Amino acid sequence: MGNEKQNNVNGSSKNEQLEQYRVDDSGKHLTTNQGLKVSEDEFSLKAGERGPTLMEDFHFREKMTHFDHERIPERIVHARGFAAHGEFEVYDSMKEYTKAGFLQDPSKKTPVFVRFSTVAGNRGSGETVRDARGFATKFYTEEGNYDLVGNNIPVFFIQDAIKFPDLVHAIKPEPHNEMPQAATAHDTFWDFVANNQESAHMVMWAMSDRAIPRSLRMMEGFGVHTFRFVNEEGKAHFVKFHWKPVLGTHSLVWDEAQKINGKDPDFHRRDLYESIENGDYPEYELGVQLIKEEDEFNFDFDVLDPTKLWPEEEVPVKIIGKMTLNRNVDNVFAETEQAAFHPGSVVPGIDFSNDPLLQGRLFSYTDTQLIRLGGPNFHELPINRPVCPFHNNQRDGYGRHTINKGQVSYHKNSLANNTPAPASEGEGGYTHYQEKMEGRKVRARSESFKDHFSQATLFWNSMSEPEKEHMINAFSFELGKVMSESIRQQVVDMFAHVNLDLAKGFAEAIGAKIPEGPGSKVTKSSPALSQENTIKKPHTRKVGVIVSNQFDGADVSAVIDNLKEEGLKPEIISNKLGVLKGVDGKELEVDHTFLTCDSVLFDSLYVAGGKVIDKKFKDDTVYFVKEAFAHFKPIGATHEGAHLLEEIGVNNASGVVTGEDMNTFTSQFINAVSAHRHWDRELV
Ligand code: HDE
Repeated sequence: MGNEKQNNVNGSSKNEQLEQYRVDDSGKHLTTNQGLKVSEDEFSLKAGERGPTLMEDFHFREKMTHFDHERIPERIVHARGFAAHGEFEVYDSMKEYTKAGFLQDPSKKTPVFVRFSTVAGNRGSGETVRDARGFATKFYTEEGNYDLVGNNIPVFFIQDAIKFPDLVHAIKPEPHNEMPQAATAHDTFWDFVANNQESAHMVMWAMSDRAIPRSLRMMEGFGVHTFRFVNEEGKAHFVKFHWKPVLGTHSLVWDEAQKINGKDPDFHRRDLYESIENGDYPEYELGVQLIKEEDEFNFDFDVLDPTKLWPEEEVPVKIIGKMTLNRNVDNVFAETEQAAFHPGSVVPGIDFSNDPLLQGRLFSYTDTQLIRLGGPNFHELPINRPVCPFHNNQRDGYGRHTINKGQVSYHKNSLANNTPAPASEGEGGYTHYQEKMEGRKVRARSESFKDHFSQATLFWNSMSEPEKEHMINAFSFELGKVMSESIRQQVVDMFAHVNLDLAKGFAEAIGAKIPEGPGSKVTKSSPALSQENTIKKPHTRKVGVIVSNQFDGADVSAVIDNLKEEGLKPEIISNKLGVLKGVDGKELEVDHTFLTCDSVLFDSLYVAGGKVIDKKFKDDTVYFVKEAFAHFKPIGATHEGAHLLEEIGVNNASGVVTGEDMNTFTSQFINAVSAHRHWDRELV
C-alpha cells in the first residue's frame, strides 16, 4: 500500500505513512463496513414493535459480531504498556564501528516508536508495581526496521532462554487462585529465585529503587544482551546499548508506589501522555559500551552472560545520539497494542552475539505474534510497516493487505527475470558476521557463567546508604508475604553470599535464622549504578499548590509564575473546584480538590494557605503535608502555610523551605525540588 513512495526516510516519514491509514469519523454519516448508509442505530429489526429480532438484520449482526471479536490475547509478558512516537538523531558518524545507515549522518532524523511496559501484570494492572520496565524501541530506518527491545534493568534473571517459561510461570499469579496480580511478593517467585541462583544479580535490581521508577521519562533503558557492531571493513566490536534519560534516573518510595496504584493506576501513562501533550518532550541519549573482539576474555565476567553488566568505570558509555518522543499515538489499540517488536529485526552493521538468552529470544518474538496478532501478516499493520519498500515471495495468510501482482512468487525464476532478487552486500544486502564456530553439540552451561554473586555484591557495594535501606525494606516486604518458612530461609541463605548486612537486615524482619556467613569478599563498586549520582533537575516536576480563599494574591501568584518559568508544573489544590480570590482580587483557578488528588501524585507541595481556612481544610492540608514529608518530598510554604508547617513541627527539616522574600523562597524551593527526595530527613 504505497510503500514504494516512502523510501525518502526522515523524521516525519513514519507519520506520513500512518496518515494514509488515519480515519476521522466526525461529521460523517454512519455506514456499515460495506459502506451502506445506515438510517437508524438504536433499534434492532423486529417482527412488530414487541416481537423477536429478525435474522436478516445485517446491521445488527455486523455490529455485534465485530464487538464479539474485539479482544485479542494480551502479551504473555509486558502486557501493560504505553507508547509514543518520536525521532532519533546520531551526534557523530559511528562509521568506525558500524555501517548501520541510521548511525552515520547527524543531519538525519530517524522516526522511532517506543513502547514502555511492566512485565508481570496483565493489561489492566497498576503501573507503579515493583517490576522491571520494558523499553522497546522501533527505529524505522531506510534499511528496514531495527528493534532495540530492552528493559530498564541491564541484566536478566536467567542465563538461558529455555528457562524463560519457568521464570514467567513463577512470577505470574499463582495458578490455583490467580493471586497476586503484578507482584513478585509470593511463594512461587521466591521459590524460583532460591532454586535458580543465577537470578541473584537481577533480584538485587528488582529489590532496588530501579523497580519503582518515578516516571517513564526518568528511567534508563538497556539492550541487556551483548550485540555486535560491524563496520564497512567487516570488523566487529561487542556492544551494549544504554538509554540515558536527560532528566536523570529517579524513583518513587515503596509506600507511595503502592498508594499511587489505588489513587491513579494510570500514573505512568498519564505522566508520559501529558508531558508530550504539553510539549515537554521526553528525551533519552543513546549510549554504547564497546569491547574489541580481541578483548573478549579480558574481563572478570563473560561478555555473553546476560546476568552480567559491564561496569561503566571499566567500559565507558560513549554517548552517540538522542531520541525525542514528541507525538502521542492516535489510537492505542491500532498502534501500541498491535506493535510487534523483535530483537531479531536488525539492519546491516548490527549483529548478534551467542548470548544463549538472546539466541532464544530470536525465536520467541515472531512465534508469539502469530497467536497474538492472528497470523503471519502482522508486518503489514500500519504501525509495523517499514518506511522503506519491502518485496519478497511470501504470499497469502490471514489479513493479507498487499496485492502482489504477477504470476511469480518463487525464487529462482526466469519468468520474472529472477526478481525480486537478493541484494549483494554492496547493494545493502544483510550478511551475517562470519564468526568462527567450533564445538560439540551439548546441553550445558559454560563454566564462565557460574559466578552468580560477585556482580550482585558489586551492585550492593555501589548503593548509597538510603538505597541500601530501601533494599533491605524491599526484601523484608516481599519475603514477609511468602508463606513458606523454608523458602524464606533459603532466600536469606542465598543472599548471605551477596552481603551479610543485607541478609541479616531482612532475616531479622522475616523471623528467619540470622546467617553467620559466608558473606562476600568482593569490594568493587560502580558509582554509576547509584541513583544518588544521577542528573538532578527541577524540570516538569509537579508541585501541588495548596491555596484557600483570601490568599496573598501578588506573592502567591509570583511564586507560581516563577515555578512555571523554570519549567515546574504547579497545580492548584483547594477544598472545592472553581475560582479562588486573593486579598488583592487576584484569581486562581482550582485544578484539584483534596478529594480528587493526593500528595502521592505530586513531586512536592507548596502550601500557600489563605485567610479562609476552616478545620476540614486544615486537617486535609496536614494530611497532605505529613504524607509528602514521610515520602521525603520537598515542601515549601509561605504566609499561613508557613505557620501551619511550624504547628506540625516540620518547618526546620531538610528539604522544607519557608520564607518571606518570594524571590529567595522560590529559588530555594526549586533547589529543594531538584534534589528529588530528601533522604536525610527524620520521620515525624
Ligand atoms: Fe521479552 N518477550 N523475552 N525480554 N520482552 C516479549 O514478545 C522473551 C527478555 C522485552 O513492548 C514477548 O511481543 C523470551 C529480555 C520487552 O511489545 C515474548 C525471553 C528483555 C517486551 C518475549 C525474554 C526482554 C518483551 C511477549 C528470554 C530485555 C515487550 C509479547 C529468552 C532485554 C515488547 C511479545 C513490547 C516481550 C519473550 C527476555 C524485553 C513472549 C523468550 C532479556 C521490552 O516474545
